Amino acid sequence: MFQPKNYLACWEKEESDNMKIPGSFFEVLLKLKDELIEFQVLKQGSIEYRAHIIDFSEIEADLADILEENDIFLPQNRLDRILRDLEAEYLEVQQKQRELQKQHLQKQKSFTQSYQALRSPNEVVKILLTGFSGKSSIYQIIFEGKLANEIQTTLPTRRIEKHILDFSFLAKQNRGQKLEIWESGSFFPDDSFFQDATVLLFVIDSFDVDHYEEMRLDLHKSVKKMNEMGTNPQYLPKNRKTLFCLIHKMDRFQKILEKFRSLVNYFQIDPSTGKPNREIVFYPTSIFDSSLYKAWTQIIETLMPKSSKLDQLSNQLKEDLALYTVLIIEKRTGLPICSSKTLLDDATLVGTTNRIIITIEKILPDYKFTNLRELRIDTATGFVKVHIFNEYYILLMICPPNVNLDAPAAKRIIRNFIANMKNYI
Ligand SMILES: Nc1nc2c(ncn2[C@@H]2O[C@H](COP(=O)(O)OP(=O)(O)OP(=O)(O)O)[C@@H](O)[C@H]2O)c(=O)[nH]1
Ligand SMILES: [Mg+2]
Repeated sequence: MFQPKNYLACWEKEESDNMKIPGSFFEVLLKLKDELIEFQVLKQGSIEYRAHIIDFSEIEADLADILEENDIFLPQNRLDRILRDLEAEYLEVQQKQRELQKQHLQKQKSFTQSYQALRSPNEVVKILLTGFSGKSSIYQIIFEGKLANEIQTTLPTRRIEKHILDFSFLAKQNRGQKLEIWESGSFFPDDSFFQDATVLLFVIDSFDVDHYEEMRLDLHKSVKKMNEMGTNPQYLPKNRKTLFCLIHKMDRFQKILEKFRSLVNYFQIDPSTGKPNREIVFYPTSIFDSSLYKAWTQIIETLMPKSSKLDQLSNQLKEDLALYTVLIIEKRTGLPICSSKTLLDDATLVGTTNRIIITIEKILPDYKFTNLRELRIDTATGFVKVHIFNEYYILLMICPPNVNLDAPAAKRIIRNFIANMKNYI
């Protein structure tokens, strides 16, 4: 901590634009970064504190805290002068911020218009869930948030079942649309099933060795039907993959990865040509781990890419608090809305988090706890903090062990992040 006490500090504005507090090693400055106003306090050139500012009163409070924490004494008239200068600076930066936001909005508007021009207003993306044993279980795990032991599969599916998923609540990000999941029973569906479909999820029962040949024939027959009768909405980039094969019940094998590779080699061969069909994307799945979430997350991302603005915000939060990773998940669908740059795999994180939360939420009422709000999980190399900030969204922060998210400054940064985020979702 900075010593000795009771420096009489006065305000100086340096050429570098950083405002210095003489008698101390501190400088303060306001910066406009990604359309957000950031208040920074530097000590000998390195950032000691930073926070997003929505209102000038926050700067006042932050400055008072910093002076007190570092035993810097300023007479009231000097403090008033600093605040006056800072306020003038704040108003200037705020003006710039508004101009930038206006430009951004205009850009966004023209993008939305061109995007909407490509889509008919009530466009529905048709997703097919077909193939062999496991389809209804897969549906219940991904879309009804069930755990493996809660799945009701006593009745085989006799007809085609249609489920509608409404994403129009994501409309602000230009991604709102409806998905229709068409689920078949274990029979080869007729042409109306494939008509106008965009995505194929074909389930292979990896444990049913006796039917491998039949499954492979049906898989490639379905792919052909998709190519003949399916549609690719215009707004989807041409190279987006839309044909997926879930090699399911992989929990039944010991060496999962090895087995998966050999099954992919087998199933991707189109029996009519003897050659592999590279259009099909394969995933190993099981209802007993997070692999289904992982597959679904990757599939849905091809349809609805994440928002780059929110990615930016989450990167900023990651930097501000020196975290490993920041991620926001839409709770009902397991869809990652945005994430900071990370070496970790988003999809695995999403799956694992959803499973943890679903499990915990299920036991809470037994203990007369409801509405899970926050959760902290400590591990040997750090901790995971989960904020459930409304019915729909989960903020996931993966942190090194030394980070203190309960410090007032950190709390404020997180509050600001959530407030900012709400402008985009
Ligand atoms: N070991 C294992 N069993 C699974 C898995 N997924 C589903 N099952 C079991 O497979 C059986 C059939 O599951 P369903 O989900 O009803 O299969 P379906 O494809 O909907 O069946 P139909 O409606 O008759 O076409 C059930 O007994 C499930 O418990 C899995 O990942 N691993
Ligand atoms: Mg079924």
